[in-house]
Amino acid sequence: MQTVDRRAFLKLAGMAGAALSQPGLVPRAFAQAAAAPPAPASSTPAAPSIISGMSPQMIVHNAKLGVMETPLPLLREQRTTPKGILYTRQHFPVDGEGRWVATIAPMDPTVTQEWTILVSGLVQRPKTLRVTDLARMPQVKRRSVMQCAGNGRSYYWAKAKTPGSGWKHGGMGNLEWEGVPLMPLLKSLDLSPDQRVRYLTANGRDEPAVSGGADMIKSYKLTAPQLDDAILALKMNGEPIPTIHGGPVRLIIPGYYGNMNVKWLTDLMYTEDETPSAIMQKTYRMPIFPVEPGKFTTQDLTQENSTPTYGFAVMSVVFAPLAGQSVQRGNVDLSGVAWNDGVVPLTSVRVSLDQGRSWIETELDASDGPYAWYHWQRRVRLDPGPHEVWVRAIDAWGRSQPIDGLATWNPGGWDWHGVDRVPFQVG
Ligand SMILES: Nc1nc2c(c(=O)[nH]1)N[C@H]1C(S)=C(S)[C@@H](COP(=O)(O)O)O[C@H]1N2
Ligand SMILES: [Mo]
Repeated sequence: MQTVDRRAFLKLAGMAGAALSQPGLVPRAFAQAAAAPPAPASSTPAAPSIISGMSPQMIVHNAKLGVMETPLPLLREQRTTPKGILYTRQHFPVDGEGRWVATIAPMDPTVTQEWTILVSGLVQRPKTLRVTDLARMPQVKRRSVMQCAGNGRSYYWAKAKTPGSGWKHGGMGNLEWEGVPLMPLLKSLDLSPDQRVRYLTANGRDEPAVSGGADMIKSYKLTAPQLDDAILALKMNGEPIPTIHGGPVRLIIPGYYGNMNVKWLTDLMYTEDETPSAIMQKTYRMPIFPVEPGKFTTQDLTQENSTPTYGFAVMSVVFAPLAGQSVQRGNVDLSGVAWNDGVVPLTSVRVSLDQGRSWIETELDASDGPYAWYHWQRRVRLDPGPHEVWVRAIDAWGRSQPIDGLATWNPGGWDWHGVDRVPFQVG
């Protein structure tokens, strides 16, 4: 749909390389790779050799694309997830030589001077926004969860394997974004959108690995409440957004799954319909009714029988105790986080220690706002022996989590939000 200006990107890439005072255009990661002895084909390289600055403890799902998740023991340590342990995922190499966008200087901010966003589509007066101008406008903050729609996918595999990375719960983080409110900005541009317009469509500077491949383009219903809280983000956790996480400018739609938050934003388009890109029409979609493995595939998905992975399902996770952990007898502190799509608040998070027969209310801390992690905790007295804690959140619309998460199995492996069950030992 869009012609991506690859040369412009490479120019910026070169500038970012120069800012690192690296000789020539060779990204640091590659300079290191060239010096190191070749790794045995079977072993997965450690995270920092794929993305410098990443914690060596990250779980690598795809070394070539730099897809990795945070181990739970690290994720639970901080209220705001630092960039060095934040999960990351990208779809394509960008420059035809197998180098993907993030190898340029993944943890550093991208050089912003020349970056522009074209606002076009079914409008009378397309406009170009410069990131340097955005930076001078009033900024707002959004504390929100960023989560891959595939987070928890590996748990579906108990029923049937799906394509995609085997995420546990670590394909998420709790972040603070800062930028320019999207909708007021678009309205101020005097674009005169056509009456047929129902969607906003976004594209980033990366492009498909093979020519003619599906581009990572995303469309949003203009009526979605989360769009009113969307921002063109320039900062993450108080600093310019690291390149790997979409700098210099990323579309942040709080409450929406990761794939809806387009990194390296270059285009916003007013459109009549969703983008025809297969990444919108087939990949990131879920059937709206139960389906069985083998009987329904991604190819069967249509606009009528499925929904894109837009807002987060209601979800909760146990952060303590960790699975398999041994805790002292007596008072046991259970804790964790919960979240939803932010449209209505979570009203209750309950735990069960008897396989769902009875549920105990937990204390809920919602002080980080409607799109961020809610923190829950509860002290219980437990006898020595094996135990299992289950956790379940409910929101003001009564939306909750299936007791058996496999009930929402779907061929893409999206939207896992089953009750979390964590076995542990009381000593
Ligand atoms: N331009 C672009 N934006 C993208 C992607 C991509 O490949 N290209 N991947 C998406 C997916 S699937 C996820 S889960 C998040 C990951 O964001 P992170 O790497 O900052 O954690 O970015 C989303 N935005
Ligand atoms: Mo994702």
